[in-house]
Amino acid sequence: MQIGTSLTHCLIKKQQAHPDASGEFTLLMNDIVSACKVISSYVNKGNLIGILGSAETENIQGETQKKLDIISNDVFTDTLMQGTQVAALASEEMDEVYHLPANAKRGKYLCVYDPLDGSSNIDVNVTVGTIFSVLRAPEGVENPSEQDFLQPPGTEQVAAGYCIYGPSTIMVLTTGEGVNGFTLDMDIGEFKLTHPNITIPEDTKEFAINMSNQRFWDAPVKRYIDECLIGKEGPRGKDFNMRWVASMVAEVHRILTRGGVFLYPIDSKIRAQGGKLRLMYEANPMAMIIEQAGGMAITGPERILDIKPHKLHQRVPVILGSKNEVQVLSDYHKA
Ligand code: AHM
Ligand code: MG
Repeated sequence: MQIGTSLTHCLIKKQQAHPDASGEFTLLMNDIVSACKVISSYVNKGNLIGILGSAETENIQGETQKKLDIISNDVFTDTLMQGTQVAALASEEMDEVYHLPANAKRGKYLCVYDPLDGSSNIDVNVTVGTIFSVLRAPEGVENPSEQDFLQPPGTEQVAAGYCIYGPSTIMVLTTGEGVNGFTLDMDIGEFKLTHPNITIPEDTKEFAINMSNQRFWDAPVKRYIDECLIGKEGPRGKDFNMRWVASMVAEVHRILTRGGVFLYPIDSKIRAQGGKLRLMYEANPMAMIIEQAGGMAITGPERILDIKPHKLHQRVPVILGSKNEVQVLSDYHKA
């Protein structure tokens, strides 16, 4: 596809390459794209329409929701419900599986999403984003249950993507055949291909981790970061730079652009809950994108995409990015 080709055109072309395709996937992607355009517009308007700040409610994970968390969740959910491509939905901001009304036509997909990731950054006008993953609904199941969302490991995702709301709004998408990025041209309301065939440099000198958790880390992560900090004089033989945006979408987007490694590892403070980031809404879709772009994504000891989920809101440790650097972390976890 040529630079400047619209995302809609790319999706239709992809459908045409599969003569037996029903068009349902194209329609679903079209709905996801529409939802992200609306969320982008809300995020952009911010307090002009009085939507910054806390909603003073909590999600099932005990996190205080922002007004924009709820608005984004409603926009995404309502937009997908208007189509007929999904059999059920699940979101970081909803306690349980969202079922279709009894008489609604069911589609063959499930969609899981974090409608506004990094929402602690909303009020300070720092980059946030929407993360989504498309799964196949089990055949012959009228009302998919939580168990139906948990059947396959992340390797079975049909598609994964995120839409980043930063200086530009960019949709990054994979359907298992590489990764492409599309920038929203606000003047015409269309996403245009701007980042074809994204590949992550295999080596990096940049890491991203919340250093305030240092005293809680396990030995392999402590060792890795200590060695990064020693720099040229240490075993790594190079000086490192550090970033921490506290928006996973922004960290992943930076890694897709210039390489790097992102860590939200297990630590003694969060051990009981399994990690910080959610497997279904954050880790799996980002792991698929990272692997499709030539990178690597692990929990520490294991590949994220191999995890068999056991809970919708399951949390996992996440280490992802440039292949050779993540390999070092993988080796340290096996040592
Ligand atoms: P959220 O989905 O509630 O926004 O939480 C996920 C975010 C990630 O985007 C980011 O990497 C992490 O939380 C930051 O956590 P911390 O504030 O502990 O550094
Ligand atoms: Mg999130």
